[in-house]
Amino acid sequence: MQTVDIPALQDAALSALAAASSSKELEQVRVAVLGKKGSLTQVLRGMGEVPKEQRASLGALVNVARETIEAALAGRAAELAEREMETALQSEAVDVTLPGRTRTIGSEHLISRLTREIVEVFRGIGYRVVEGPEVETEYYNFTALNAPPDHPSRGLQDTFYVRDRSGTASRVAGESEVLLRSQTSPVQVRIMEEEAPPIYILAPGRVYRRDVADPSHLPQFTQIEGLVVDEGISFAQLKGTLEYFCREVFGPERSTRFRPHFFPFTEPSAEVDVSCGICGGAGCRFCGHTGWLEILGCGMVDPNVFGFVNIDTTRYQGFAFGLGIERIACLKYDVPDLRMLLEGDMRFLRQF
Ligand code: 2U9
Repeated sequence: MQTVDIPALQDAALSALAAASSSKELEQVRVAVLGKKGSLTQVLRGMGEVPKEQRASLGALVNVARETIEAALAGRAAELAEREMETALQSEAVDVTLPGRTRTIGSEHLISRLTREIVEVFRGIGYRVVEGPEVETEYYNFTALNAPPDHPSRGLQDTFYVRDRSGTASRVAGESEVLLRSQTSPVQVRIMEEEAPPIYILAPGRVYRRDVADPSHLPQFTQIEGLVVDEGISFAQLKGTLEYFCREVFGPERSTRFRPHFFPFTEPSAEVDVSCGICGGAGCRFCGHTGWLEILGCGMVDPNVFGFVNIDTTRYQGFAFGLGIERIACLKYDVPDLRMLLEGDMRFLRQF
């Protein structure tokens, strides 16, 4: 066997290991030195041919070389594996620090929010919410509310009547025509038919009127009406309740006033004004130079209405009030045109 310079073989192997720049190259060096046909393996295989007296010293040298090379190989393998992992982490990393694509999240419409807020004010003082049909009869919408047969609001000019496909007016028993309710009061009439006083109710909902949409009219809008029927109810309680409501909704810095008015369903009746939020009561274009904005109507329930639902007027009295939410929203937030609330323009709606 030709003599092999083991220290030189070991040095060459160590330099090759140090020079390997990837796990793949390192594996090639391992195969070249320690593989089946590797340089050191060849030396080990040829030990049988080494003269006996040299075998022990050569064996020791070869073993030291193998252990040194194996240790260097393990060290270099760990080093390269770590470096490769780092490179992979860097090149495959997903950059989560970029601002993501924002999702537009819907929010409650101003009208729904204000309805909820007003309902909460009254719930806090013992009222409950009631609902009823939007398609009503003339009886519940007008007659039971003491509207005389020739009252202008009953006319085709002011109310949407429901016709069948042939164009004939729809009627229900008792010759009462079918219509889209023009106020939520029919809900309260139905409750009074079914329940005995004390009654403290709030009826929110959509109502319909044959108006052309303009800055102060909408053909469809949201109303809230309230009704109280109990013993010992007077105008003083009506006034106290509505003053409390105005303070809660508009804030303590705005004042209120009651003006006499007329409604077929209440007697006496009044309209309530709140001081103008723009000029603070001095007078400006928004309030028609009066300093006041009309926000609701109210009054003591007319005894004729109680007559339709068989409530004993010698024992019970009641008060009622009604307001249009869209109008309240415009007055609260100084919006000049009711139609802006319905256009769905996000630049406008996002302000609230
Ligand atoms: C029953 C008896 C009486 C409800 C009332 C008003 C006064 C009122 C308007 C406000 C603005 C309608 O939306 S609006 O145009 N409403 O002024 N509403 S008293 O009176 C009732 C309700 C139910 C049984």
